[in-house]
Amino acid sequence: MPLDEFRARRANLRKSLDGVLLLAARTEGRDETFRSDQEPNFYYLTGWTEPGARLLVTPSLEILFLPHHNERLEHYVGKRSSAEDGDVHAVTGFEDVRPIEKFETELDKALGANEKVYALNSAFTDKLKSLYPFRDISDAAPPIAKLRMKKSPAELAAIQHATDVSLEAHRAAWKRMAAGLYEYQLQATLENTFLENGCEGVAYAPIVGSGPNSTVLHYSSNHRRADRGEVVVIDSAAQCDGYASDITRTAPVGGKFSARQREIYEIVLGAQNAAIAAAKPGIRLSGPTNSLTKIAKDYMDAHGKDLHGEPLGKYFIHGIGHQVGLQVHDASVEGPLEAGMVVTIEPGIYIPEENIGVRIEDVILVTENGAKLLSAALPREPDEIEKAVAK
Ligand SMILES: [Mn+2]
Repeated sequence: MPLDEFRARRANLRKSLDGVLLLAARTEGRDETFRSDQEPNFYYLTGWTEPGARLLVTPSLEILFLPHHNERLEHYVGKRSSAEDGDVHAVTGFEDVRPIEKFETELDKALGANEKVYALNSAFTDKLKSLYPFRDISDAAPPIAKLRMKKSPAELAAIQHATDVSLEAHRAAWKRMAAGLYEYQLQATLENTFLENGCEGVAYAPIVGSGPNSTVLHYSSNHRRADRGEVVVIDSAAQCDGYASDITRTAPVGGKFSARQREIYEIVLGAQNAAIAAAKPGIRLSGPTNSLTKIAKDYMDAHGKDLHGEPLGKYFIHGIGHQVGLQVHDASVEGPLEAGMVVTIEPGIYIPEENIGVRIEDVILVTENGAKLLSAALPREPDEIEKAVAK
């Protein structure tokens, strides 16, 4: 992602900021292998993946503080950047980069000119509180989340790429799916596809649940053998260039849904289509009225029954979806959908008594007058899924 993207995000933040915002990058412990998983808010505003840095932003300035070179450490972890490097402005995209020991001096100056302070809840903030006991420190997460919820064109491209790779992984898993195969073997095919495409790996622990495991929402031990006649819920997606996707499909082992499995499947699909059709700015994901969760549940209650003649809505036990971005459950603040948000639409019906769990999850972009399905290329119709997994 180009450094201009991060510069634009900081400019955006500064427009609405009414005080000092402080963030700390991840720190690294001894003998810890530091991966590129930077603290997401810090990454969102800087694009900087090295540990130990700090960020100070006010309406009138932005400073990145970097630790000094440490030759011995860099032998272990590779070359790092430091404020004294000649290329540090080009490498970081910051005009003002300073060595870490200047942080307190600059913070004092900034606090002298601004009343409000924003920081994340962390050990770093605990230190700030003891340093400035008379200053109220507000949570920095909501103002940054407000920005993170509206995706830029570069972010949409990254999410679309992670989605496309995820769809390819589901297709590869379907091709392999057969009676006698273990859930972890499908997981291996999914993760292999992510890595083969140059992605960092999984956006979250893959869920491959066959038979009774299809009814377990966050099943991820993936150690059961799948047998003919069972459904398999595959909830898995890649993280590519820092961005996640989130995709679920449910398929029959062997290639044929039973009549009951198909009935439940079609009700979940109908609920999903109803929610996607209703998605637009102004409506909420969850809530007792005017929400996509309610629309999906109402659809389920109006179609089909359980073995006791009861409506099916009560088997939809989670919300319809969530924001997707740098994190698979991306930052959010309460409120209705707005154009530019990317969210999942993922209704499910889970009936342990019948060993049937069905979830269908897609990623949509909310547009001015509706929603665009970003994962439309992967079939959702039961006939097409049967054809794709037939053996
Ligand atoms: Mn999800």
